[in-house]
Amino acid sequence: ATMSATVNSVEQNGPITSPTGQPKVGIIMGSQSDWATMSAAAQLLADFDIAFDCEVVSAHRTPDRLFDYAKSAKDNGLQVIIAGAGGAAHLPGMCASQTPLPVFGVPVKSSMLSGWDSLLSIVQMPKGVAVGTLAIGTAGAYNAALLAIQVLALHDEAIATKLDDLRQSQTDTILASPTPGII
Ligand code: RP5
Repeated sequence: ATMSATVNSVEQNGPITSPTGQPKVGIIMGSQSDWATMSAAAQLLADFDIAFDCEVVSAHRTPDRLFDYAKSAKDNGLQVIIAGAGGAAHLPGMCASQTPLPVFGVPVKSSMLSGWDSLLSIVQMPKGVAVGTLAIGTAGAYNAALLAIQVLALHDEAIATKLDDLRQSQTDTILASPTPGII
């Protein structure tokens, strides 16, 4: 199948089924309302045939669930965690505090402050606990999955090949239509 080389700008609200197998990437988000954004991450992993699990885990509304999730994530076979949240977005940082796995944080665009609150909450981690912070919104969710894929590709030739193909296809798309206005 040809993989899409563009960020999907159409918000996806339905569920996305993970490929079968041991989940390698955990996607968590603070609310069901984050799914329209975070589905971009799930979709890219599905396109790469990488098994993931996907859950609503709120740092504030379900703190015990967050700690259980983060503390057991590595033992559960996950290798990377993608955490999306909006507003006072403490989910990625608190998750990172409870797991040795790399955590990529996605600032969800909030209605009141357009995601500035989410971005600053996620990016300003104290020295010693790291979260890799992505762009606000769907591009950030997509790129979080891309980074997760790049991590997995270090030890998986099949994934590395698909990544090369994706890169090449987006390069080819530009080179095939380099004149603005002529597609
Ligand atoms: C955060 O608050 C969530 O990550 C979400 O982005 C935001 C709003 O949540 P809802 O009020 O829509 O559940 O915890």
